[in-house]
Amino acid sequence: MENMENLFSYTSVQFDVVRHILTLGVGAQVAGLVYFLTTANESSPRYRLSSTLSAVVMVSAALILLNQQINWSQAFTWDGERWNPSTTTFSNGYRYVNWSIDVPMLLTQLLVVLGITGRQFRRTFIGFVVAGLLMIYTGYVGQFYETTDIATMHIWGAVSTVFMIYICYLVGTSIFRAAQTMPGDTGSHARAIFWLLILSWTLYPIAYAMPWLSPTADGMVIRQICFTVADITSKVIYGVMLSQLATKLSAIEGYQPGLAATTSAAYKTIEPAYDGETTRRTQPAYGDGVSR
Ligand code: RET
Repeated sequence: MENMENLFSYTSVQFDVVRHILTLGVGAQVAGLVYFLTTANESSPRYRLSSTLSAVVMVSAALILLNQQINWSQAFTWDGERWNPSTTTFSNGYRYVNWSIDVPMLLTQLLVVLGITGRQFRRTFIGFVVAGLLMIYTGYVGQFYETTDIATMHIWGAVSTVFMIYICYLVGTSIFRAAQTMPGDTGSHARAIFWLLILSWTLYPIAYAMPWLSPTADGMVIRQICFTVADITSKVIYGVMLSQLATKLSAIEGYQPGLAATTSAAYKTIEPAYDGETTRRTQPAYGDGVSR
């Protein structure tokens, strides 16, 4: 009974919005999985780990979100007018534990695509993992207090926020430093990924704070919407932007499948690394001219 969702009755619309949005979350992760598996080969082997890690995140996120959807559906019973708390309790805690996997993966794939290696990779990677886990577990402890002791929830939340700010600082310095020397429009593509990460990650503490911001049934619905929008943007859209950046860089480095992919319509709409004409004139066709 630790989470505030269990304290309210819901109208049929409120209840349905939550189960629908959680189902949307599952669908988006499964769709992302198909995307990452099918486009992995468009990036050269040095960047491909990014697609693999995105695929790992998709599987882990789809499973937890399916669990949340089932948990929500079982936690309330319909009395003909409203959905009332049942004997099963709903918990957001599964999410936090699941982030132990996803947060390190998402941050590592950034380093892979930025081409950060050696000592700098190790140092930043360790910072990401340690600060990431501390951010998650302090928040995990804090959310246990949301129905009993808001002040304690705030203290743990504040500690967690310090770690989030440190991670954002590490992400920012990694991206902005690398962007200075990245070719063509790939630097601005990388900077756009930074802003997406900041915006999408900010939704998580907002969801955490809902028992303080709006301790109502509507507040709980808004919390689940925040979580789902954050899940889709911080995992699926972030992963797509990173894998497209990896494909652009692969094309610029002369990797044939990358060159072929960046001439497709999908890349034309997002400032292609090469326009189709240049590519056609100077590069052999897809799958051609590799080693003969
Ligand atoms: C918590 C607690 C309150 C304060 C802050 C938090 C931040 C959570 C974040 C989670 C990101 C999760 C991701 C998951 C991907 O699968 C823990 C809610 C700052 C930023 C990206």
